[in-house]
Amino acid sequence: MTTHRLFSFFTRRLHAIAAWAAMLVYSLPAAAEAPDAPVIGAPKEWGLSFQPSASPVKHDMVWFHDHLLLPVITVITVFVMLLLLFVMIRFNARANPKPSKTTHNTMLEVVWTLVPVIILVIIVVPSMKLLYKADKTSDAEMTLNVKGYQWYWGYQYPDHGDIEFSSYLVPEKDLKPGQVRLLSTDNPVVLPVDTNIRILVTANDVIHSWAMPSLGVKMDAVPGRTNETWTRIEKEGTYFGQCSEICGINHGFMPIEIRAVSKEAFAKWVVAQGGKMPEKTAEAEAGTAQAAEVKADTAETAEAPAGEEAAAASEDEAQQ
Ligand SMILES: [Cu+2]
Repeated sequence: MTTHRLFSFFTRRLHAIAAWAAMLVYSLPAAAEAPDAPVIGAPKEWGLSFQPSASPVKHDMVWFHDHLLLPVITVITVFVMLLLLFVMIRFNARANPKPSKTTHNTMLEVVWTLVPVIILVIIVVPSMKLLYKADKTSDAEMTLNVKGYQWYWGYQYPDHGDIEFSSYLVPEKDLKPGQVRLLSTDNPVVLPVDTNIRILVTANDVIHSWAMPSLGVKMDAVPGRTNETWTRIEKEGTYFGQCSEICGINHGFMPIEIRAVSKEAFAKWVVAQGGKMPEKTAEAEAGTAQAAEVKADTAETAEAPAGEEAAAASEDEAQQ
């Protein structure tokens, strides 16, 4: 009787036991090691300004900051400071015992309203251009799904046989030589260079944010919502980022590590993970042919114009 009961206890729970076993197998670390790559995108001691930039969007962000925002704010700050000093010295009670009773100056009021408006209009044009550029890529060559959990990241490669893994922080005591404290992960995200990568970001529990400074990517991971962004990594190397939306007690311990490798090394890694490279469909082939045509067109037009047009043409080329 007891044996029978025991037997039926297990058979009735067989599906649960199978599910547990499957969970155990799938939660094991990925079998193949991620390829090694030199560290490029990482913070350094006493570092100033941005981390090295390695994507088209990040190049524009650096330009926007270094050549527009920084000069504008410097001029404004210096001007306001000089104005304050002038007022303090020239119009204090001792130097100016009989103050003027002037209350309005139409010319001055028009100027101090219009000048800030003009400054904002100058800033808004490249700002909107950059926002739209960072928003999405029209010709994604692959997709990476990112999901935030308390407190780690889950990754999935839908175009490569649904490779799936979780990425946890390497605890300080387990750090191997070359790994970075609080930034290295057990399963880095491996991505190919010179590829337009669509990144779809969501979360499982609370709001996180998937941020990668060197690539100019920071996208909120919101439960029940999929946010899209993209990148194109230009240099092979290791890049680090962190969760950038406070998400609970271990918010500071769910870093992001990307290994950007050559397309060949990426294909090898995909196979080693048990995935497969997408087969080239006729449609995709046509797409590349079209892209090649566009590229030839932009190469022709890029010959003559100077300045912004040429820059735009080379930008387009870089995106292809
Ligand atoms: Cu988080």
